[in-house]
Amino acid sequence: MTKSNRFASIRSTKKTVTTLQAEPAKPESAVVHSVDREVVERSDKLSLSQMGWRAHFQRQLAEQEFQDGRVARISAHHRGQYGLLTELGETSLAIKSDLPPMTVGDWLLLDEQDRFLHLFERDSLFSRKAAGCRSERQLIASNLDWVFIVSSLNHDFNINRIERYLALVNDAKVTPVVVLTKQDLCDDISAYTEQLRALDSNLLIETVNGLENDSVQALESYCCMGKTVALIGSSGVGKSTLVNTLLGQAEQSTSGVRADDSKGRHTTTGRSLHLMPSGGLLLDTPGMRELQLADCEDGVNDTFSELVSLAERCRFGDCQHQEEPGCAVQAAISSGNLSERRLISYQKLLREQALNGASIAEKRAQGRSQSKLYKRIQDSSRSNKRG
Ligand SMILES: Nc1nc2c(ncn2[C@@H]2O[C@H](COP(=O)(O)OP(=O)(O)OP(=O)(O)O)[C@@H](O)[C@H]2O)c(=O)[nH]1
Ligand SMILES: [Mg+2]
Ligand SMILES: [Zn+2]
Repeated sequence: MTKSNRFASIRSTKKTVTTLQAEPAKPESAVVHSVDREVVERSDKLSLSQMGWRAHFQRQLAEQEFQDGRVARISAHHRGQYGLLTELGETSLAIKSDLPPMTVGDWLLLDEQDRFLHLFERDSLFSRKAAGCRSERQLIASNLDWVFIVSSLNHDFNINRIERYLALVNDAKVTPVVVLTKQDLCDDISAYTEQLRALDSNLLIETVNGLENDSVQALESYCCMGKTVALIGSSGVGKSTLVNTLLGQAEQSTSGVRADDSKGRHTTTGRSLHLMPSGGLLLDTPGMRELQLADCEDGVNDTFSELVSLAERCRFGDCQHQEEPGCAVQAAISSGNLSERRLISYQKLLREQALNGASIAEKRAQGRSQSKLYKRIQDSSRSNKRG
């Protein structure tokens, strides 16, 4: 991502201002260093509502009764610091161990010296299993208004996959919009949209040619001032193409997101919020693309709500909807009111999320027993030294 792509008209009169608190000593290097904070003055500063501020956060601000705080939104997650948007322009906050875990999209309050005061309660959150042996969840993105589930109108279209994405998005408490790309290459769009309508007659569906500006206008109403949008979808469906068209410039590689490292100073993990010409904010993070179903039973149940309400009418509370007598789900399948595919997909996704969730729990348990073991070894070596 080049400089001009991020908050297009940033005037690069950069100055380094006050030093934030020293970072906690690192065990190996033991170097305690101060962290410079950059303030980039912008010629077109954004107001809070342009940044996506809304009543949900305003209420919290009123309850907290902060006097002199300054509200900021995380726009990027670099290796050692968060990029922040404020009404005064862009700034950054060093990531230190005393900060709560935060992610792009989060709203926070800074004090007069721009030190962290408070993280606002999110109204939506995407997270995933942390990589490696870390047992906690890794936060991916928060406070979104819409997620575009991108799928192409060709043989890649897969209704089961779309259901999986719907479960993820519903679980994060964000409204999904299914965006079908490559309409220019498709002769029978309704064959696809009918399958989607069968999932949920209220599902928001848009079809576009991602390469064409005019066609992408269909998405404009979701991308208006202050709305935050993210995209998910499998490889090759046209996400990067859509991002380019939505941002109004073809600066993003269509084979992946380029790191925003225009200053050559920070290594970024590539997460960032981009201002669209339509006034909305596009949250584009690699993490969104690698989301897995884990611990999201609620999202799966929301996505299959008609099946959940049928199941409430089964004779047995623990009905598996196989061959049990009085099974309302099987009755609906027999009468043609429910497709068998839907039941199979529901049960598969429930299993999948439970399995992925269980491995997190297992890791946690492993982590706990390992640290107990280390503690015992330490204790015994200490007592040996003493003795
Ligand atoms: N004809 C046509 N081609 C499209 C459309 N959208 C995307 N493409 C093409 O499809 C190919 C894949 O598009 P990308 O935008 O790179 O796909 P992606 O979803 O970002 O893929 P990954 O980065 O691998 O996840 C490119 O060659 C695009 O030019 C469309 O609406 N119509
Ligand atoms: Mg891409
Ligand atoms: Zn049943």
